[in-house]
Amino acid sequence: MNDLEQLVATAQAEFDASPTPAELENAKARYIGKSGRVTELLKALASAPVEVKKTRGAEINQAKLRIEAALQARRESLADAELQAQLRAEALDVTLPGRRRGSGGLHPVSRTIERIEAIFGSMGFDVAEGPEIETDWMSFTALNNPENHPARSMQDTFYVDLKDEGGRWLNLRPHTSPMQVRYARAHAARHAGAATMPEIRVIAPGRTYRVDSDATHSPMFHQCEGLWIGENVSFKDLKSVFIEFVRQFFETDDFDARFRPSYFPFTEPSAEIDIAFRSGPLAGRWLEVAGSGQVHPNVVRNYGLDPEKYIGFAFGMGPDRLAMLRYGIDDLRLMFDGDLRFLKQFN
Ligand code: 2NL
Repeated sequence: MNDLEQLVATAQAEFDASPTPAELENAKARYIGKSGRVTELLKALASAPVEVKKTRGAEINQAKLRIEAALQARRESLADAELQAQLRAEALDVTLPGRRRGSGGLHPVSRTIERIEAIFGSMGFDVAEGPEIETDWMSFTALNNPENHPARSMQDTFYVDLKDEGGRWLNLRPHTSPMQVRYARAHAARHAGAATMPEIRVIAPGRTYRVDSDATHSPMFHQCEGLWIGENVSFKDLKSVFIEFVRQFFETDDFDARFRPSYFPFTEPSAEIDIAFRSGPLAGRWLEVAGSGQVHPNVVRNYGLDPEKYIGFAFGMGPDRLAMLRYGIDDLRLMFDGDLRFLKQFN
């Protein structure tokens, strides 16, 4: 092997041993760069006789061409390897199943409220929803609570660090009654001065708040109140409406109901409504499902209506508890822990 063949062979070996394009270009510089070995050989010819220049020059150029070809081949194989690596890294398996977006579901309490709305809706009741932060007048005064009533205390009601126009602290509503007061006042105002007023028939579902937390009480809970006011609405209407509700809600006729005398500031007379299933897992136990009563004349007056002309009833129940009874849930706290293992069972 002559010196030029030797040179081509070492260049080729160095190129093939260069693992990256950058190292390959460094190797190239050592052979055919400005001061590379081939370039130096050509420079050295400058002082040689013409005959030598001709033959040796042609041989050196021949060697240079072979080195350039080896360089080009290595460049292409490095670029190809890089492309293959990139394709491998970015490979998509188009046969994999798509990632689905999980389908959400309704909370058992939401399902229960929707059920209550549908049943009362079928009996002509509107649904009213509104603010959870209320004024003292809406939460207490309008509902005939005396100024010194303990429900108004900070031991029972959550207050917000904001005052109303009258300088009284705003509260987190302890029941949804304020929404019924708002609804009744708007209804009365809309029909003020007219000869007749359509009846008020409304339910108010939503979040409510009380300072209370144990196995059976949550500081945030739900309430659904109902109100029916007209010129001739009596306690017998309350009984028939509520018993029909229970029939539809629990999908059974197989229960007894009783209206047990009670006291609320906003109704007179007042009654707790208890039911007892005659069959099934809860058979024979009296279950308190709602408070109720004939709306107190002072409250009717606060709707902006004449209590001598308008009368009616109201009731309040707890969708959280109704959901527990319907689904057989034994711990209220499960309702508000947000544990998907529990919640998924209802969807
Ligand atoms: C209970 C008690 C009750 C009412 C709520 C009511 C609302 C207005 C006027 C008069 Cl706007 N009354 N609501 C009446 C009686 C009882 O609920 O223990 N609920 C779980």
